[in-house]
Formats: sequence, C-alpha cells, structure tokens
Amino acid sequence: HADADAPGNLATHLAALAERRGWGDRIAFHQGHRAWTHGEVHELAGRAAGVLRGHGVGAGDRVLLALPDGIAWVAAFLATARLGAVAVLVNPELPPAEHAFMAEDAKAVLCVTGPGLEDRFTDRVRVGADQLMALTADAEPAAAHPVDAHTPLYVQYTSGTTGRPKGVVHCHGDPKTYHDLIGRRLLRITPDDVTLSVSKLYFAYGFGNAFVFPLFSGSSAVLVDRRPNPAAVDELVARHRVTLLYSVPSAYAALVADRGSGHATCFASVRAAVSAGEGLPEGLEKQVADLLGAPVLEQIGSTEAGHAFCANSFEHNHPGTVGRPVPGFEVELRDGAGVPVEDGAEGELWVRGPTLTPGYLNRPEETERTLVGGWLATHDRARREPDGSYRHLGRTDDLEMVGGITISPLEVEAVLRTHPAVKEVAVAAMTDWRGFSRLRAFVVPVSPLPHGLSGLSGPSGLETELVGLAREHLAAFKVPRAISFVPSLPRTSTGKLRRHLVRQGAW
Ligand code: 3SK
Repeated sequence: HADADAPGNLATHLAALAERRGWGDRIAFHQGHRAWTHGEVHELAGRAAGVLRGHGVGAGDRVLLALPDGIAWVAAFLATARLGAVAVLVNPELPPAEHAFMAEDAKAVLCVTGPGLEDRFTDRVRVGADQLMALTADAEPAAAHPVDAHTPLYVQYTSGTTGRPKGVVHCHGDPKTYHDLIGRRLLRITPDDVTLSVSKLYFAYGFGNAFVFPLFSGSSAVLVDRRPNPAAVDELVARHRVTLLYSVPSAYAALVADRGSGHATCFASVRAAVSAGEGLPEGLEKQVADLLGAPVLEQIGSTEAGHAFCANSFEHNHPGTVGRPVPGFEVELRDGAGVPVEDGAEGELWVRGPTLTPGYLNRPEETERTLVGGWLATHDRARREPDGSYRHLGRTDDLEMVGGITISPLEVEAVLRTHPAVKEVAVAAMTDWRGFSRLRAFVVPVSPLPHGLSGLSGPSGLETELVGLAREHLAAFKVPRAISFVPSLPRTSTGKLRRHLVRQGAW
C-alpha cells in the first residue's frame, strides 16, 4: 500500500493525489503572511519524517503533538503518518498534569512541543516545533511505511465521566471518508475554496475542516495559532477571501454582537458557514446568515465518529436542527434499555457508520460500553422531526458540553473542593440569556467562612478565590464563568447528586 495511488498511507496518498490532480502549485496553507503550496507541504512532510526517524520514531510508535495550529503542526502530523507512527493530538494549552497524563497514557516516544512548553514532557524525548522546522530544512526525506486503511493514524483525547480523558483512535482510511462524505459531497469543496476554522486542528471538528478537506480537495486553509476574536475573523476573511467559515455558536454570537446583523461587505467572499459544537439558536442562525450573506449549516459529530454524522446541506437546511444523517451513517434513537423509541419521541442517539473509532486507548471496558454491535452510543439526546432532521436535546451522561468542548464536571468539582471554605460543590453547563451554555459552579460554603474571607463575593471573597484556584489548576475552558452560593445541593436519599436538577438550577 505504500504505492502512491493506493488509499493506504495517508501521507503518501495525499502527496500522490496533489501531483495527479495538478494542484501542487496551489496554496494549501496560509499562516501569518506566509503561504505553502500543496507541493511544498508534502515535500516538507517527507523531510520532517526524516527528522522524526532520526529521533527514533518508527512504525506503530506514538508521537505527541502539543503545538498550536500552523505549518509545523501539519508537517509533524504528515511526517508521523508517513512513518506509520500514530500522532497523539493534544491541546497545547492544557495544564502540565494533563499533558503528563496523556503522554504516559499514550506511551509517547517523542513529544513535539509548541512555544512556552519547554518545561513539559521532561521525562521523554522532545523536540520543539521551531527546532523541528529548522532540522527539516537540511534533512533527507524518510521512506514511507506501508500501512492499510485500518492501521491507527491518530489519537484525540476526549473527557471521560470519571474525569480521566480517553484517547480515541482513528485510522489511515478515515480522513478520506470524512472528505468524501462531508467535504466533497455535502459542502462541495473545490480547489478554489479558502477555509477558516475557529475550531483548532487537535479537535475532531477543526481537524476535518482545516486539515483534511483542504488536502483532499486542493483548496487552502488559513491557520491561526489562537481562537480568533471577531475583529481577527473580519480581517482574515477579507484578506484571504475566505469562502468557508467553520465556527461554534458562541463565536458566531460574538461576531454578530461585534458587527450587528445585516450584511457586511467584508464577508462577501463567504459562500457557506458551518456551525457545530453546541445548539445554534434559530434567531442567531438567521442573524449570522444575514451578516454573512450565506447559509449557515448546523451539524453534529463526535470525536468517536471522527467527524459529523448528522448535517444540514445546501439542499436541505432545517434551522434549529442538526440536520439529517450524513449519507453513509445510520442513526437510531433508543431508550435507556437500548430499545428504539417510537418515531417523534426523545431518545439517545446511537450512530453506525464507516469512520467510527475502533476503540479507546487502554480502556477495553469503556470501549465495550460505548461501541455495541457496531453502534456508537453518543450520549446525546435527540428527537426526529417529520422531515428526518434531528433536534439535539442535550447529553444523557454526566458530561457537560460548553462551546463545543466536552467537560467533565467531576474534574472541575474536584479542584474547587480543595478550597477549605467549600463544603459541597456541583458544576453544570447552564444556558445563559442568549441561549449559550456556560459553566456554573454551585457551592455550599462552610459556615462560618474561614478567617480572612470577608464575604462570598468581592475582591477578597470566596468567589474570587475559587475562580483563581480553577485558573491555576484547570485549562481556561474548564474555569466556571459564574459561581452561585447555595445552602444545599439536590441529592437522592442515598446521597447521589441529582445532576439533571443542578443543570436546571432548580431544587
Ligand atoms: O462537535 C461536533 O458536534 C462535531 C461536529 C462536526 C465534526 C466533529 C465534531 C466533533
């Protein structure tokens, strides 16, 4: 399968595709004021593979990538794929303990690190992204390792109910399928498209949008190391004449708040916007479509499914829903006993399709619970509309979804509970007045408050201390946006927290 035409090794397949289709001289990625053509990207990746080989990486080894979106990320990923090794994609902004956990869980033989992470992964072989790029300039390309479509290619971490992140495995054949089903058929991406994805490459949504689709279609993507604010989105769209904008509801809301509704000419190049990660309120969908002068297509996917499994399309766009099953996927709504519910009733979304993960790293029991008879339990609740679109109604498990990211409330609670003034705590994603989910902590304080705390809120208050504690120990997206002080938490007679009541803020 190392033969360039076979859909075996992703890296060699993409290089051969670019050559065969003649898009080697077209731009693949923009970063800052630099651009790389498809030909340059594949050439760079071949030499970067030579550098990784020199650092001892071989087939089946795991290479952890903790670096921001950019050409170094692309080169490191394709180089890892070329060697038949497995890229472990992690958010570079996670705290040290999470990085250490992931490196150990994945048994990474090499860690490629971004700026500011020089003090991480000190017990492993490391190479900085800048150093990798510098070494690549003079390196000899490494030979590609033969693999097949079912050989593991990458791992992405997702939160588990216990708070321990789980590594989700995907294989060399999956990216081509994401592109065939979504990039090519659903979004009709051509070499003339220019993508901007607010979601980063280490997330399933961003990986498909800004890495897979451009490389499979000969189009280009604008890579930015941080989530762009509304002013940066305006500027990037206008500068690069972006045609496809992929974002999440909270970022679309910020764009509307910044620009107002009504068409803005800087968005004239945009032909479609995609929304995922959490529900897009119908009113906002209309404001965004008016602002961009383009349809907004909502979809839903998961790390375990690889990319979207339900999506709206140009032909059939039902605002307020996540659309119909992506052709190639089957969707079933089941009750708690696993029995399909009646049409029109609420149930848990189960999905079957070609890109489901073969399982979690080192978690056979969780794999068995989540993948049953070839079906994936998504832990999402939904209802089927008469036109076949699905309306998303929240999560069935103890995980919270905020801004498109799954968060374990247990992990956040564990940190807040270490404060001596906290007696009990529960954390939930609550919908704010605009319809977006925000993390809120409900805290039962000890009484009386420890010496030195003048009150629950205010500069020397418990609220300030708890937010500071969360910031110190957790990734920024896990820090509660609000804290409410309550006299008690809702519990069953056996003392179990009633999370559905916490989420409703009603007990
Ligand atoms: O977060 C989602 O719903 C999603 C949508 C499209 C692709 C991937 C993901 C995780």
